[in-house]
Amino acid sequence: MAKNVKYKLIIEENSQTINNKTVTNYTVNGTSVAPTIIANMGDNLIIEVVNKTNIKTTIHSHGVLLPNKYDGVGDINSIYIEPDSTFTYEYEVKQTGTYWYHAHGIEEAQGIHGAIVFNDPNAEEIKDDYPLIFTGKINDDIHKVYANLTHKAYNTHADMSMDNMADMNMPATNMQDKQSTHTQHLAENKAVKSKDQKGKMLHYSDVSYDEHYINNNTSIYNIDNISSKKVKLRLINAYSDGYLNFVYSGGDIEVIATDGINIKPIKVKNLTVAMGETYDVLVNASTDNAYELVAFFLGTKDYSKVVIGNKPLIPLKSYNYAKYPTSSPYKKIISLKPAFINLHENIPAKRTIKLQLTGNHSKYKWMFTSNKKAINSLDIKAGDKVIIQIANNTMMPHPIHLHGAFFTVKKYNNMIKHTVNIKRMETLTLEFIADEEGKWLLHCHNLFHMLSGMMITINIQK
Ligand SMILES: [Cu+2]
Repeated sequence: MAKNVKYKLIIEENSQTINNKTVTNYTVNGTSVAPTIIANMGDNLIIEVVNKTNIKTTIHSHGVLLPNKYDGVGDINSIYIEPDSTFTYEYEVKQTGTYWYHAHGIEEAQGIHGAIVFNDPNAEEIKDDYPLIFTGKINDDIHKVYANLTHKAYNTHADMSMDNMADMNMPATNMQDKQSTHTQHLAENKAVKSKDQKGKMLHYSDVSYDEHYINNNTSIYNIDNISSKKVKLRLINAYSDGYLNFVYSGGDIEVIATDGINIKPIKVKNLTVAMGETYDVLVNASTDNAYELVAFFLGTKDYSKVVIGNKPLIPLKSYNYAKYPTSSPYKKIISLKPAFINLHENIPAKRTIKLQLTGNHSKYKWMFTSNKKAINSLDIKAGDKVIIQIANNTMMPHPIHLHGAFFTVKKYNNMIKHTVNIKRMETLTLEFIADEEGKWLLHCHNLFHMLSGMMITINIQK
């Protein structure tokens, strides 16, 4: 008989007045980052969520294979948890690896996220194993921040840079208009833009954060009492809008899994992680020294860090973000096919669906298009193998996330993911089996892009 593993999550409102603005955030069980949910593959997981706030919300388990009604997207596939009510998510754990959970509306940016660790009961346990949620807080009314993005009145939290002039849908006549808005905005904003190696300005996020968090700690997270020479860190980018570039002062970062799927271990100097992605890594630890893992928040001078060990710290040589080029591991990844996913490799795909990512930054409209028209939904026959080709026709990268299934990415050795970052002007071909009936989302994991339209409902039916 499967073992029942129970969690109770109590969501509460926490309003504060900061710089004469009312800032509302949410806590889960009293803390700003929710508790880590830990279970074994095969367990029956029961998560009771008590909503003590005055908003309706849901919990989405990101990357988790579960019945459609527990996917936690209000109005699409799940019922909302109304204020002062309780909802229980219950499902059998069918996978192993690092995942996370979060609300699926704008309140996701105000808290309501935590790590999920699914263990293999037959695998050897690693003693020093730390799930780490990286996130940020905006000391402003989040609804105003989003409204400002969509109404062009950019404040310091709606940070635009010059390189987005080339947004594909923007008529040339708008360019000058846009340039003056940007110039004015840049003059007001303290944020410093990242440059790539050729010195080109790059744009990674539309908002800026006042505080950066690792789990419940601001800016610095300490891991003491290390008992082994290697420490496992489960890195989760839970920012609503932002990329992280990780650098370790104790040597290379050894990547062993992404999005819950084990890979052939690879060693990297820098590791760039998109929002919604998870990476399991091993780093060296020592009894003589402490080392630090620095998470640079791309597009700004901001960073947070994890200090490993309690002896004198060997810091990074520099905290200048420009010294550490961004580096996606995709080209090096070889996924180790897990038994819990059947990729049906010998079955040919039934359909190829071509989609484009388009956007208009000045109107703040982001969308999927097909044949130059905005598209909000797709019908797919249950059981079919489907290829979705996505061309990113914008000058921003977009981390595209699929609910309810893993896909393989053809360009990168058929790496198995549920969230893949599609670079500016890049086209990726994703393949998956539509074996779970119901309405599932395919969307950009930049929360503000999703809210403004970069989202498709995939309707899988018999
Ligand atoms: Cu996006």
